[in-house]
Amino acid sequence: MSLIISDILDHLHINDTNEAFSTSSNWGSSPEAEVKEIFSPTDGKKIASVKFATADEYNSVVETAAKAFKTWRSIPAPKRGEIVRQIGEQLRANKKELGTLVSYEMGKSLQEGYGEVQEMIDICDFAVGLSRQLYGLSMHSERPSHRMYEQYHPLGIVGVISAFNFPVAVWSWNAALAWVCGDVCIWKPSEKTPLTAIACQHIAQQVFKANNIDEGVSCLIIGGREIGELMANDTRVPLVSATGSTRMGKAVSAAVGARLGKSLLELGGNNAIIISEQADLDMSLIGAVFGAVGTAGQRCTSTRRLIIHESVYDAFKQKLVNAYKQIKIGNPLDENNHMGPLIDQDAVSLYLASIEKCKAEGGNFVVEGGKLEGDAYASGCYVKPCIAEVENHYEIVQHETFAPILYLIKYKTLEEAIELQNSVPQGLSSAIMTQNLREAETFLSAAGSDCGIANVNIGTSGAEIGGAFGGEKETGGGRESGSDAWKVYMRRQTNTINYSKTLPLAQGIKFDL
Ligand code: UN1
Repeated sequence: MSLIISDILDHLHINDTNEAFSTSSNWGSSPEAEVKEIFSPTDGKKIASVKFATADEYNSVVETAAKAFKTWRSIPAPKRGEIVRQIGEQLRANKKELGTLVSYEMGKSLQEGYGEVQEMIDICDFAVGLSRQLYGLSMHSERPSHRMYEQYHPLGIVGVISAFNFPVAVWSWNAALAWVCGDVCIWKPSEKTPLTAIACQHIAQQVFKANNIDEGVSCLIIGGREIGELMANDTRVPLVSATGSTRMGKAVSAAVGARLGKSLLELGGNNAIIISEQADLDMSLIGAVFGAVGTAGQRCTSTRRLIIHESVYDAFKQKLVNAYKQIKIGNPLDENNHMGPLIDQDAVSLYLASIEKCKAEGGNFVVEGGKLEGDAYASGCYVKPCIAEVENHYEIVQHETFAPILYLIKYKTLEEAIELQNSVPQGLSSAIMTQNLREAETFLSAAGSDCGIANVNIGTSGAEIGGAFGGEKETGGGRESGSDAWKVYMRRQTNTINYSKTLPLAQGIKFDL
């Protein structure tokens, strides 16, 4: 095991990673469980071996969670918030170690690893406040001496399926809200990043234990697609929140829908920035380059397309080419590097295949891509960020390739730019760079961007947790984290109370006995 990992695990008091599931600070697994070895894309070294949970283990986790729900749901929401506050405090105390582990296990830059833990801290803070604000409306009844109002109750077990690219933050968006709402969570992290999940479960568990909360409010289950399928088909899990590819989301949605369960989907993006003739080009450059190469292009909010006005196209292209020459690629733990590796060698193959496909369709690469070779890149997961001039309708441009490939597209009028921006199957994030109020407001209007997120003079990635996060079309329609996203984790109940001495019927219906 690498030195970095053993230090961090020691710090987090984790002495066993060789387990398949956890409902408490005790870990378990059956002897026949399949063992998977996990390697860091950073240096190719083995990080840990983890066991995949069996279907029986999945069942026992669900049973423990269901039991815990019966107690947890009756603890007052502000008291549940207090426990989430303590989890936030523990994350603050362990930000450096957890951020480093995220960076090492997943390959994002150390700054972004810390940023991801900061998102967790922020959502905990948000959830604490929310725990005193789970408001329902009250209405005036049409009948005398009647009171009508609505209240929100917890749903039960929330299944969280998360992706490798934000291995911990997306879980916390779900878990922190679900917990204050009175739900319990079963988390199936990406099988590519189990160690960060184990670390988070460990941190959360210590807090639950210190507060004498029954085991099962926070559960972790390590496994592959089979576990996700069990969850999606399980009527004991009223809500499944899934982050990942559109393909995975369609399967989850179909299974959950078939049993009339709820799903919250946060799937693929194909995000564009429109660079207007009235853009501040220096600002645009930072937004575009961070959006395209940050997290090595593996955010669902990564910038994949730049739609550039013809009058500034050549100048901006030149700026991009120059900027790409400055990008340092290498070990993400070295803060001098801007970009780390892709998650694994399969991702490298997909990146290379996308480049070939783009070339075959007529794409003109102004910054060439390719796999990086040499000792510093021995894991085989490092690639060069690249830029291609394309047409929006190319098949490859319509796809989300989870890699640092940036497409340039030229436009003449704002209407055309918006049309291009919207002409993809996905609808997560979008942005316009302009100093012109009319352009900005048109982009944000009903006739503008069709995405869940639309920014002005900010890139497509790096959303704050306070807003509702998610997107339309093939992005799945779900909303997580801020605003009123909490409502998805609760069921609404309308209550009408008659405090009169008669029983009048609504709609003036007479029914005398
Ligand atoms: C994701 O890539 O799944 O807006 C989430 C952002 C981050 C979250 C991305 N706050 O880029």
